[in-house]
Amino acid sequence: MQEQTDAREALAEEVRTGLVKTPKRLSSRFFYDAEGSRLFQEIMHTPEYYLTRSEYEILDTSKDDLLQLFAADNRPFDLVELGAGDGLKTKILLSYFQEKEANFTYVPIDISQSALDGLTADIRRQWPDLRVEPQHDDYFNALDQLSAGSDASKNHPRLVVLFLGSNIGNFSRQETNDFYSQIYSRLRPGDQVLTGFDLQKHPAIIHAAYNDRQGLTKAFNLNLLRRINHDLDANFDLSAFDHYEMYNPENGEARSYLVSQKDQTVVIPALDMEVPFRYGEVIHTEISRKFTRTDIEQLAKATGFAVTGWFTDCKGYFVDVVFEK
Ligand code: AVI
Repeated sequence: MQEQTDAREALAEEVRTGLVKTPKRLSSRFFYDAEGSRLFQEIMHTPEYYLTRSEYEILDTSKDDLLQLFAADNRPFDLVELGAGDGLKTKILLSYFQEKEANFTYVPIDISQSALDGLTADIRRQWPDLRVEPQHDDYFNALDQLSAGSDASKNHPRLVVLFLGSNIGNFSRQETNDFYSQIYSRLRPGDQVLTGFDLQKHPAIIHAAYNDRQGLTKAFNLNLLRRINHDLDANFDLSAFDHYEMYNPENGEARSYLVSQKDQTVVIPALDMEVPFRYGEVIHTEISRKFTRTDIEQLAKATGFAVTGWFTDCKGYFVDVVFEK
């Protein structure tokens, strides 16, 4: 209940500040209510959205190499997953690590208690012997706790942080650097981070991934307006807005917009706001960054990490990279 109130408050603040900006802006962080999460699951199965399949292939073909890195020197490790979601891809690793009798604990971290409960119950059903220690918290608080806990004993497990699924692509450049610096400051030498980065490729392939023919990405983007109607009692007419995606191959940024299809004014009584839109005016809702190898190597260097593992799919579309402190 508190979780819901906090989420509503955060959305209210985003709408209050984002819809008076020029250009208007709402963060993709607010896409993921129950319906948004369901739509994202569907997007992952569309033929155009190659990211999930590419990463699935990587984890499957590289699981043994990853285990060698994570369990180097026979140290036990904590597999700490940031924003675990339904853990579908992570289960490839969990299953293999269990089969190999690796000495590890799975620590999914999520701010959604219901997502964590579902995932934990599911894992306990599938692998009753696997040690799972879910943490309902903000990523950095949870990492603070884990690294503080490890100070107490000399034989602390290595922390292996997972940040999969190109979630990093939804951060701005500055946020990306800050994120790795923050993680770095919480790790000890020898700890690792495994990140899924979507790579730059033919622009048409990227453009299509955010413009699927079934219109699921459009529904996903428009769902943000439905959520604002529902949570803040607004009167967005969803049929008067369209989805527009733009990929810029010069900087690797895919951007999603909602476009007003006419002159209109939206009323949000809960915030005492009236928001005018011109025909053709946009709300910028998401950035999905695509990386080059150089970008990733520079990111590691700038934040203090060494790149110790590089795993791509057979098409070279996506990469899972190990950074080590
Ligand atoms: C969650 N995130 C990595 C997805 C992406 O590719 O940026 C969200 C998404 N947006 C549109 N389609 C999928």
